[in-house]
Amino acid sequence: MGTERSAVTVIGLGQMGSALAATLLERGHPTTVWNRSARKAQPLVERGARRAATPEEAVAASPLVIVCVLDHDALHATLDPVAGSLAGKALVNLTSGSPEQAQEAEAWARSHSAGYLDGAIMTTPPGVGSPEMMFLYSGSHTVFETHRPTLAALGDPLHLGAEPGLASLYDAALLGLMWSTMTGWLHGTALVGAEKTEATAFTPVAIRWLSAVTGFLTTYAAQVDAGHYPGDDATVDVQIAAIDHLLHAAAARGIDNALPELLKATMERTRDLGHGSDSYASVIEVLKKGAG
Ligand code: FVH
Repeated sequence: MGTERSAVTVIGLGQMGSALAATLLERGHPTTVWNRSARKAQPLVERGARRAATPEEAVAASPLVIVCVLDHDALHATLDPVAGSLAGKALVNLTSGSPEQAQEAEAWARSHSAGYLDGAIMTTPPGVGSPEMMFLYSGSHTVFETHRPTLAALGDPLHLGAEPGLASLYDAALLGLMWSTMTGWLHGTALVGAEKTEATAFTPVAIRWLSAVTGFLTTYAAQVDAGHYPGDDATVDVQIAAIDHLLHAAAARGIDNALPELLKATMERTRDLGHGSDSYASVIEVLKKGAG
């Protein structure tokens, strides 16, 4: 009584779409699946999914249609021919794309009388189903609130706002953060590795340092919002002097220095704008100016 799970359709059964469908099945949702290459549906059918013969049949099967395909071209290639059957459905698009593509998809869905929620999955397939993992959404509040219990089966659902491009914008920003963090970690790993320290020995120390760095972010976020960067912890001038030690240590060990050289150049541009005595948060003034 009262525990019946709502029906869901998953279109796109690549690595991520298959993980989404498998998780929904595990949580007891009647799940209909469709994929361009039909063979990818088989493992899910064996776990209880219903295989739709066509995208049209897949859309008709459930009030909530989740799409996770390669890109927006693939989304349109799949759904344009059956757009007429989307009326009254909630379309949740978990395909990666740009904010502009999300806005276009929302207008397209609206023109076919479908509710639209754009999404960004902040994990890899093994993380799907974990409440620790964030799924970012933007677009229709109604679709989000109506289907929140189903979306929560996939990961922690965060609605960022009604503007449909927001989830893609955050996705791009967070991936940039991930790549620069991972490359910084790998640079440090290569540096200590030159002195025979294994990555597995260095990494717990690096992780403790990252937790200190998150504290800096919290402090600097308030400075960025205020547009005021008091250099009362460490100044840009001090960071420029310190990064020379990294450049020297890495060069002496034959480690590629492209990343720290870029960071030093950005700090120097910040200093040249008059922020030498300000905190590192003032680097944002250079970033906001763009290349010109
Ligand atoms: N995998 C991950 O960790 C990331 C995590 C963050 C979000 N991404 C995005 O999810 C989308 C799908 O990624 P994926 O990892 O599932 O990718 P594949 O395993 O390569 O599967 C691609 C699916 O797209 C279908 N597809 C491709 N082109 C077309 C088309 N023209 N028409 C219809 N479907 C198409 C493909 O079908 P098939 O090749 O099996 O027939 C797969 O179902 C993606 O946006 C990531 O950025 C995943």
